[in-house]
Amino acid sequence: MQLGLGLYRHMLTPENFRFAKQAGATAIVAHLVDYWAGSAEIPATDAHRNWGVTRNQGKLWTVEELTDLRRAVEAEGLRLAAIENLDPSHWHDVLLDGPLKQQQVADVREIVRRMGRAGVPCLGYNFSIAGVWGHSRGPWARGGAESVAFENPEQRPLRRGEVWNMTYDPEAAEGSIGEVTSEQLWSRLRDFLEAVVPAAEEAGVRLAAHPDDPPLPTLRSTARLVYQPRLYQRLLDLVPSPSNALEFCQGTIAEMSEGSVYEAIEQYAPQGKIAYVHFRNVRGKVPRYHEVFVDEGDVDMVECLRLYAKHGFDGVMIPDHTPHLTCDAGWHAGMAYALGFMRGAMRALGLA
Ligand SMILES: [Mn+2]
Repeated sequence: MQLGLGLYRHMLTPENFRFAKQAGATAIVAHLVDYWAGSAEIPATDAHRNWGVTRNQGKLWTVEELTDLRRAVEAEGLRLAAIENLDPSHWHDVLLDGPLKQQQVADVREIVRRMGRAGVPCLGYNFSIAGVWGHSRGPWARGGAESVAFENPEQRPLRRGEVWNMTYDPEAAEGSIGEVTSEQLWSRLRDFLEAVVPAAEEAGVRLAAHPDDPPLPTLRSTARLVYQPRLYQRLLDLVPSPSNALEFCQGTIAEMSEGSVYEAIEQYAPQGKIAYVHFRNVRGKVPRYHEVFVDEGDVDMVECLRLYAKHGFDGVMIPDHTPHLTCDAGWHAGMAYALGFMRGAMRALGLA
């Protein structure tokens, strides 16, 4: 079992790689999408704002920049385990079934091929139209630590030019994108997987699907794919392949109204389908939940580690998000706390 740290684009620096190494991590999961461009902090995805504008249509990540990133991570004694999330401007019409769909499917295949050439083994993605939305920040973790909650906000429709909680076309006509049904979305996912999984197999890259957070059947009039633990199986069975795998977000699974994290680990780990894990804890389930410290939520995280090990999982686990500690470096302190907990628990179980 390997400890990893996820870093947002503006955090991909030698100092933060060193921080990860010092906190016991051996792997980095890197975000290349510039959410909330330039801001030092990703704000909560509240009901009124999105993560900002992204206009990188056709500007795919190059082999050179992917290779440079891998080398920079390796220079600090770590491994680049995955790229997390596609840029909405690279694939909005794949999600929306728009006029650029065929070109953008080809673009995603090209991204996967470039990742293979650059030696990056995994691409985390979230096949979702509304994306991560509707959360708010507040003092909801132990000791009033600032954290994230979902409290069932009023759902305004998605504007045209907006997908996955970012704006890819600020000049889009007024109006909403309307409804997207579950059948439509599953059909779009099938098209995506049938086209991209063979390219991923050839490139030696695993595609890793994140579940829908918040895990509701619909959000902002658009269907969600994986909003119960059992729906991960449907995604895997669409196109069976070692390259069709899961970005197993324990936090999101804990937020789901059915099943349990323990059952989900017991179902998916023995299949070898967990590419990597988002190891975070929550209190509550949809439609209301709060993200809390790794050791204070509803889920027994040590029991989870025991179950992963029982089923032979040997991949990377990252904290995903964590409450901020009250100090000058709240994000870093929160991550160091989570990583320390994880390392201690792994050591106690004889896993690290
Ligand atoms: Mn997650």
